[in-house]
Amino acid sequence: MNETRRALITGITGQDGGHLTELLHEKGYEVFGLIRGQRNARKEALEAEFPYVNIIEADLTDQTSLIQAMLTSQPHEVYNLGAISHVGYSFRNPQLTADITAKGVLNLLEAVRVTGMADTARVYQASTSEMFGGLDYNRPGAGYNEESLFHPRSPYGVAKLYAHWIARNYRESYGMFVATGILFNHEGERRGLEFVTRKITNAVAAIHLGQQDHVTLGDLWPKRDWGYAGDYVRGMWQMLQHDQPDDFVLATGETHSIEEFLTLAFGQVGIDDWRPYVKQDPEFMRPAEVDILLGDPSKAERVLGWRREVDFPGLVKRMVDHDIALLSGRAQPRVAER
Ligand code: NAP
Ligand code: G4F
Repeated sequence: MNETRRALITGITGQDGGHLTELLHEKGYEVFGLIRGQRNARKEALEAEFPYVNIIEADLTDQTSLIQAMLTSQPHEVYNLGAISHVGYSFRNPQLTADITAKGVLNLLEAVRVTGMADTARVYQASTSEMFGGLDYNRPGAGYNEESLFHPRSPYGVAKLYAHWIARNYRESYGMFVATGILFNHEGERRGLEFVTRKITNAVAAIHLGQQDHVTLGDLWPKRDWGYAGDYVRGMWQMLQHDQPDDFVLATGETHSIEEFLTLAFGQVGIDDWRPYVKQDPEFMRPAEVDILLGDPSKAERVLGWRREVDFPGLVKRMVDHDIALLSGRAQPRVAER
């Protein structure tokens, strides 16, 4: 009889952690999830939404706790999703971002190595399109791919670049199976309210229901390659089933401005002109901005057979519908939304 596959997820309380937990459980995995803090406010919600998850207390900044997590879970697959992931926050907390988002990855890789599990545990590292920086220096007009140059524009992007290279270094130095997914923005019902898409869909729902009269944002001209998180966690899993560790871009190959997102989101509730409902405040602008992100996922499509299923209008619609249901009391918030 085949042994049950075991997966350890850091960042299980986040957006991608929720989607991935669901996917791995459906596939029959025993799922272990890392929770940090002495009284994590999301723990109860995690236990309620995913009662089958084995919770392990650990922190990416605490090497001993990571070693213990490896010994407890004996994983076949480790998904490192834990990070300070908000770009604006990283400007205000650069050291913390370096400790968690950069050095935390080294701590985790070392935990895999020193416990002697490098031969059996495959590792996924959550890399990001923020490493490119959006200036499109070397592939004008085309999407960024796995060979494009990096030019991060935030403490978050810089920390993720260290994480990306230390992951590749452990692959090359120790022969470890460490795959990196260079993922472009992915959103959905589980997206945190601090990110622009969810902030907008939540406000659209509140305005539609008469609970709010406007939303305050930062710059509206930046463009992003926005996909659906449920599609992207499938790609993470596919990367760890591949016969060798590699780097893969996941993206939609389309880019849209925040203004376009606003038009579609307000359009869902019959509002054609969003301008009277949107204010701007420098508080939500960044010292350096990533102007445009556009990804080229052709390698993942060719090698892994990965395909995204949700398109841009479909993404906006499902987020607005979910927020209307949530604010009308017809749905419960998931762990990552808390
Ligand atoms: P998210 O919703 O912000 O979740 C981040 C997770 O990291 C949370 O579970 C958080 O736990 C955990 N975490 C923070 N500090 C930690 C620490 N010191 N030790 C252990 N865990 C810690 O992020 P996401 O959108 O799901 O993204 C998942 C990963 O993909 C992140 O690494 C992100 O940088 C990367 N990424 C995301 C996107 C995207 O568009 N979503 C694109 C490219 C790459 P708490 O609940 O305790 O705070
Ligand atoms: O939603 P955002 O905060 O996402 P951002 O900065 O693109 O980062 C996300 O995607 C990355 C992948 O490329 C991930 F690695 C990262 O972890 C995260 O998930 O901002 C998107 C755009 C930016 O240009 C920002 O300046 O929206 C602009 N924006 C305008 N007003 C705002 C706001 N962003 C936020 N969060 N809040 C605003 O009020």
